[in-house]
Amino acid sequence: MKMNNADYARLLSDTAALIEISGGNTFRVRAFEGAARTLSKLPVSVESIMDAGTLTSLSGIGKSIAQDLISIRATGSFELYDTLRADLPDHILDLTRVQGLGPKKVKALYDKLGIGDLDQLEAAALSGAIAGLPGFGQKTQDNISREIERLRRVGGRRPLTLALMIAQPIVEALRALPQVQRAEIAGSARRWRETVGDLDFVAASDDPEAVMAAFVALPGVQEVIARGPTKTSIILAGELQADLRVVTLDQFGALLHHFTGSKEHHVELRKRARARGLKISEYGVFKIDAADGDPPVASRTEADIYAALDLPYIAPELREAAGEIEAAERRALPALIELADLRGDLHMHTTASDGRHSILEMALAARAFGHTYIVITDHSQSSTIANGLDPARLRQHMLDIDAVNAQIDGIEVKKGIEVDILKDGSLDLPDDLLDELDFVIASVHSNMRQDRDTMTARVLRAVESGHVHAIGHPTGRLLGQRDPFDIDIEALIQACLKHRVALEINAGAGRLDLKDEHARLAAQAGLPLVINTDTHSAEGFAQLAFGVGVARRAWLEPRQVLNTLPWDDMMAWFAR
Ligand code: DGT
Ligand code: CA
Ligand code: CA
Ligand code: ZN
Repeated sequence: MKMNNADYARLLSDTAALIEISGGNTFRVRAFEGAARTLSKLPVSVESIMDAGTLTSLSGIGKSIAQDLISIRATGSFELYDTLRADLPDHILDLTRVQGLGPKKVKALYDKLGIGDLDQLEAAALSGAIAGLPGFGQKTQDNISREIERLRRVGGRRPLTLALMIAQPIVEALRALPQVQRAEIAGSARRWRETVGDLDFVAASDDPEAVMAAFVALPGVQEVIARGPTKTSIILAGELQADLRVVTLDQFGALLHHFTGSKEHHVELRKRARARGLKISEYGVFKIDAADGDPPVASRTEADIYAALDLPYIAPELREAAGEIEAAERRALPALIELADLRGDLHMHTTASDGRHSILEMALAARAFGHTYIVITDHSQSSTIANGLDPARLRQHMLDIDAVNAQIDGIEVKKGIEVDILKDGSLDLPDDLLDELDFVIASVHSNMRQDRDTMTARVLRAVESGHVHAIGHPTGRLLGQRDPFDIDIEALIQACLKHRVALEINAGAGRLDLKDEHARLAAQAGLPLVINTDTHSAEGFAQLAFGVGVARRAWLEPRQVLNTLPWDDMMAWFAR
């Protein structure tokens, strides 16, 4: 795994915390803290300093810590760290991430109460044991409870892509039950939010008991946390919670609407309802003075709910209190893009670089998926880990693509590259070779920790080069794994507009990059987008749906996405 300065710094500061928790020498604690600070502020990569053999010239880095750093590079760890970890509970460092708990307090909790992880901390706070510890008190205990709840909320979110993979088979199992008339995924997953806190399902049935019984018997259920005739909550493998609500079919629209959210959308809708003498609940829209048992004004379908509020249907992806109700009121909602609008995929890899399938296999799978064109965009030479193409291999690759085109009908296979944007913003292959290709995607794959100005200037240089059609995964984030790099998106959008370069919505399950807000910014500025999978295998084309989810959350219509167009029409936009 590739490590950056922050990773090294984190290991050193964790070591400082572990020494302190285990009651070690304060001098050593300060030494590791100081070294961590030095590394986190270092303007160049610590590995380049290692290569130069001048680690000990850095302030706070003596011979011993220099040795530790070298060991980290080689093995990902070092002896002292490993020893400390072995002596303490595995998750004790999680405690230091609770705001207000420094290593000193964690040490007291561990020594006095044997608390070694968040669960034990939570239990101790609930039992009141923490308030009684010297130096803690009631207020600290309450803060700890609140902090744990917050950590659980933020830390527990899963990438949408993973959540949907789990949710799909569940909703299908529910639909397959003879007692179930309708079943849907609701909640944030139905809105295609990029991360999901828990899964929500709704079903219509006259026999809710049978549905609940089937739900708790699903494969992968670890725990049933609440079970009733209308609501059941389970914990699935991987600690993911799933809630199921069941009502009768005539109430299904109201229930689906309620549990799709968002809360913020509902708050605005409820205001609108009140202004019309109405109220909304999970059972429907009612007259404001309705008594128990009075029939609803609307409840059967979601469209009925909106109609009762004098609004057209609002798609789940738009229900974020981001202007959708005003737009609906003005009858100005976007005609959202759909998966079927896309005609091709402009970013994919083959065995020529780090993909798993050949050009022909990719073309056949893309054709079966329904595409009329694809661009083969393998990596360029600097991406050595990905077996990137140098000019000679790229030339051969272009011939190979020609050969595949001669071999199959029904899809056009275009020649492209995903060329690295090097550290200084130059492109990783000669200009004249890039200009021979049909489509050039330029992406950042290295030196992602550059500061905002440097990174922005770097990517802008690629945009301005005149040899690039689109910027791939423009912020470099990996969902739940790597933060986006620091780049001035608005400056990027303006430069792309000027030089006729598109920004990509990378639909790859781990990326979703651009994200919804940024894609919306781009489109509002008049910049079209492209939606690509960046798939590394023939099975990956279906991931395009995730990119469409992002695009819909960005309010995009088909006309704002270039690869909804036939190839020649699409290329006309790039004409410069
Ligand atoms: P998540 O799970 O954090 O990704 O986000 P959601 O939106 O799925 O939220 P969740 O699971 O807490 O609740 C599902 C939906 O149920 C939510 O979008 C709106 C509705 N809902 C939940 N709690 C409340 C509430 O206290 N008031 C209102 N009006 N609606 C709620
Ligand atoms: Ca949820
Ligand atoms: Ca929920
Ligand atoms: Zn890439």
